[in-house]
Amino acid sequence: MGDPRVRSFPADRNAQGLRFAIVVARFNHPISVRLLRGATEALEERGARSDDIEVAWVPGAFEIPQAARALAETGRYDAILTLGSVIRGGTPHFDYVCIGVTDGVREVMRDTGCPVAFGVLTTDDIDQALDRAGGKEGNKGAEIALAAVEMARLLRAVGQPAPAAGPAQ
Ligand code: INI
Repeated sequence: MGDPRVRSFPADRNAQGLRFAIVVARFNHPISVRLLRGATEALEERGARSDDIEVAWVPGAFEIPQAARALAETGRYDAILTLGSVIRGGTPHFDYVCIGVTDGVREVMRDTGCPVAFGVLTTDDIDQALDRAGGKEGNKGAEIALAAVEMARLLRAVGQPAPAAGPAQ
Protein backbone atom coordinates (compact mmCIF):
# COMPACT_ATOMS: atom_id res chain seq x y z
CA MET A 1 0.00 0.00 0.00
CA GLY A 2 1.31 3.49 -0.81
CA ASP A 3 4.08 4.94 -2.94
CA PRO A 4 7.41 3.07 -2.49
CA ARG A 5 9.37 6.23 -3.40
CA VAL A 6 8.33 8.08 -0.28
CA ARG A 7 8.89 7.33 3.38
CA SER A 8 5.78 6.03 5.03
CA PHE A 9 4.76 4.95 8.49
CA PRO A 10 2.71 1.79 8.11
CA ALA A 11 0.02 1.10 10.68
CA ASP A 12 1.56 -0.75 13.63
CA ARG A 13 -0.90 -2.30 16.05
CA ASN A 14 1.53 -4.07 18.33
CA ALA A 15 0.70 -3.04 21.89
CA GLN A 16 3.54 -4.92 23.52
CA GLY A 17 5.42 -2.68 25.96
CA LEU A 18 2.97 0.22 25.61
CA ARG A 19 1.15 1.74 28.58
CA PHE A 20 -2.47 2.79 28.54
CA ALA A 21 -4.95 4.60 30.74
CA ILE A 22 -8.66 4.12 30.16
CA VAL A 23 -11.12 6.75 31.37
CA VAL A 24 -14.60 5.32 31.60
CA ALA A 25 -17.87 7.01 32.55
CA ARG A 26 -20.09 5.28 35.12
CA PHE A 27 -23.25 6.80 33.64
CA ASN A 28 -25.12 4.10 31.66
CA HIS A 29 -22.95 1.58 33.51
CA PRO A 30 -24.06 -1.59 31.63
CA ILE A 31 -22.84 -0.05 28.38
CA SER A 32 -19.60 1.16 29.95
CA VAL A 33 -18.60 -2.24 31.29
CA ARG A 34 -19.11 -3.80 27.87
CA LEU A 35 -17.01 -1.13 26.19
CA LEU A 36 -14.33 -1.50 28.84
CA ARG A 37 -14.17 -5.27 28.38
CA GLY A 38 -13.90 -4.82 24.61
CA ALA A 39 -11.08 -2.31 25.02
CA THR A 40 -8.99 -4.28 27.52
CA GLU A 41 -9.41 -7.53 25.59
CA ALA A 42 -8.32 -5.84 22.36
CA LEU A 43 -5.26 -4.30 24.02
CA GLU A 44 -4.27 -7.63 25.55
CA GLU A 45 -4.84 -9.46 22.24
CA ARG A 46 -2.35 -7.03 20.72
CA GLY A 47 0.24 -7.80 23.37
CA ALA A 48 -0.35 -5.26 26.16
CA ARG A 49 0.18 -6.57 29.70
CA SER A 50 -2.68 -6.12 32.14
CA ASP A 51 -0.20 -4.36 34.46
CA ASP A 52 0.25 -1.74 31.77
CA ILE A 53 -3.45 -0.87 31.62
CA GLU A 54 -4.96 1.43 34.25
CA VAL A 55 -8.63 2.35 34.51
CA ALA A 56 -10.08 5.58 35.92
CA TRP A 57 -13.85 5.71 36.47
CA VAL A 58 -15.58 9.09 36.34
CA PRO A 59 -19.23 9.98 37.05
CA GLY A 60 -20.28 10.78 33.48
CA ALA A 61 -19.04 11.61 30.01
CA PHE A 62 -18.77 15.29 30.88
CA GLU A 63 -16.00 14.50 33.39
CA ILE A 64 -13.95 12.44 30.92
CA PRO A 65 -11.76 15.29 29.56
CA GLN A 66 -10.65 16.46 33.01
CA ALA A 67 -9.55 12.97 34.02
CA ALA A 68 -7.94 12.34 30.63
CA ARG A 69 -5.94 15.55 30.95
CA ALA A 70 -4.70 14.71 34.44
CA LEU A 71 -3.61 11.27 33.27
CA ALA A 72 -1.98 12.57 30.09
CA GLU A 73 -0.04 15.20 32.03
CA THR A 74 1.63 12.53 34.17
CA GLY A 75 3.55 11.49 31.05
CA ARG A 76 3.19 7.84 32.08
CA TYR A 77 1.01 6.66 29.20
CA ASP A 78 1.55 6.06 25.52
CA ALA A 79 -2.15 6.59 24.88
CA ILE A 80 -5.41 7.19 26.67
CA LEU A 81 -8.74 5.65 25.82
CA THR A 82 -12.04 7.31 26.68
CA LEU A 83 -15.23 5.30 27.01
CA GLY A 84 -18.84 6.08 27.83
CA SER A 85 -22.23 6.61 26.28
CA VAL A 86 -24.51 9.58 25.97
CA ILE A 87 -28.08 8.61 25.16
CA ARG A 88 -30.49 11.16 23.75
CA GLY A 89 -33.30 12.24 26.03
CA GLY A 90 -36.01 14.76 25.37
CA THR A 91 -33.95 17.83 26.23
CA PRO A 92 -30.89 19.66 24.87
CA HIS A 93 -28.85 18.21 27.74
CA PHE A 94 -27.66 15.46 25.36
CA ASP A 95 -26.13 18.05 23.03
CA TYR A 96 -24.30 19.87 25.80
CA VAL A 97 -22.79 16.69 27.21
CA CYS A 98 -21.76 15.57 23.71
CA ILE A 99 -20.16 18.91 22.90
CA GLY A 100 -18.41 19.00 26.27
CA VAL A 101 -16.84 15.58 25.91
CA THR A 102 -15.90 15.80 22.23
CA ASP A 103 -14.40 19.30 22.46
CA GLY A 104 -12.74 18.42 25.76
CA VAL A 105 -11.07 15.27 24.48
CA ARG A 106 -9.85 17.05 21.36
CA GLU A 107 -8.32 19.80 23.50
CA VAL A 108 -6.53 17.29 25.74
CA MET A 109 -5.00 15.64 22.70
CA ARG A 110 -3.98 19.00 21.25
CA ASP A 111 -2.59 20.42 24.50
CA THR A 112 -0.72 17.37 25.77
CA GLY A 113 0.37 15.60 22.58
CA CYS A 114 -0.78 12.32 24.09
CA PRO A 115 -3.06 10.29 21.81
CA VAL A 116 -6.59 10.15 23.21
CA ALA A 117 -8.88 7.69 21.48
CA PHE A 118 -12.55 8.63 21.52
CA GLY A 119 -14.93 5.84 22.46
CA VAL A 120 -17.95 7.70 23.74
CA LEU A 121 -21.11 6.48 22.05
CA THR A 122 -23.72 9.10 21.19
CA THR A 123 -26.97 7.34 20.37
CA ASP A 124 -30.71 7.90 20.17
CA ASP A 125 -31.55 5.02 22.52
CA ILE A 126 -30.13 2.24 24.65
CA ASP A 127 -30.55 -0.38 21.92
CA GLN A 128 -28.28 1.54 19.55
CA ALA A 129 -25.74 1.76 22.37
CA LEU A 130 -25.94 -1.99 23.13
CA ASP A 131 -25.50 -2.74 19.42
CA ARG A 132 -22.19 -0.86 19.53
CA ALA A 133 -21.02 -2.24 22.86
CA GLY A 134 -20.51 -5.84 21.83
CA GLY A 135 -23.77 -6.29 19.88
CA LYS A 136 -24.49 -6.51 16.20
CA GLU A 137 -22.45 -3.42 15.32
CA GLY A 138 -19.34 -4.68 17.08
CA ASN A 139 -17.62 -3.16 20.09
CA LYS A 140 -16.51 0.46 19.88
CA GLY A 141 -14.22 -0.11 22.86
CA ALA A 142 -12.23 -2.70 20.92
CA GLU A 143 -12.23 -0.51 17.83
CA ILE A 144 -10.80 2.53 19.55
CA ALA A 145 -8.23 0.41 21.40
CA LEU A 146 -6.66 -0.30 18.02
CA ALA A 147 -6.71 3.40 17.16
CA ALA A 148 -4.93 4.13 20.45
CA VAL A 149 -2.23 1.55 19.75
CA GLU A 150 -1.74 2.75 16.20
CA MET A 151 -1.40 6.40 17.25
CA ALA A 152 1.00 5.54 20.08
CA ARG A 153 3.19 3.63 17.62
CA LEU A 154 2.98 6.37 15.01
CA LEU A 155 4.09 9.05 17.47
CA ARG A 156 7.03 6.90 18.52
CA ALA A 157 7.92 6.27 14.89
CA VAL A 158 7.90 9.95 13.99
CA GLY A 159 10.16 10.70 16.92
CA GLN A 160 8.06 11.70 19.90
CA PRO A 161 9.89 10.29 22.94
CA ALA A 162 8.35 7.38 24.82
CA PRO A 163 6.99 8.17 28.29
CA ALA A 164 9.54 7.92 31.10
CA ALA A 165 10.34 4.33 32.09
CA GLY A 166 9.28 2.86 35.41
CA PRO A 167 6.15 1.29 36.82
CA ALA A 168 2.89 3.15 36.44
CA GLN A 169 1.88 4.36 39.92
N1 INI B 1 -23.55 11.43 31.23
C1 INI B 1 -23.30 10.40 30.41
O1 INI B 1 -22.19 9.86 30.41
N2 INI B 1 -24.27 9.95 29.57
C2 INI B 1 -25.52 10.51 29.53
O2 INI B 1 -26.38 10.04 28.74
C3 INI B 1 -25.80 11.60 30.40
N3 INI B 1 -27.09 12.20 30.40
O3 INI B 1 -27.96 11.80 29.64
O4 INI B 1 -27.37 13.13 31.17
C4 INI B 1 -24.77 12.04 31.26
N4 INI B 1 -24.97 13.08 32.11
C5 INI B 1 -24.11 13.34 33.24
C6 INI B 1 -22.92 14.21 32.86
O5 INI B 1 -21.98 13.51 32.07
C7 INI B 1 -22.16 14.65 34.14
O6 INI B 1 -21.68 13.53 34.83
C8 INI B 1 -23.03 15.48 35.08
O7 INI B 1 -23.63 16.56 34.41
C9 INI B 1 -22.17 16.05 36.26
O8 INI B 1 -21.19 16.95 35.77
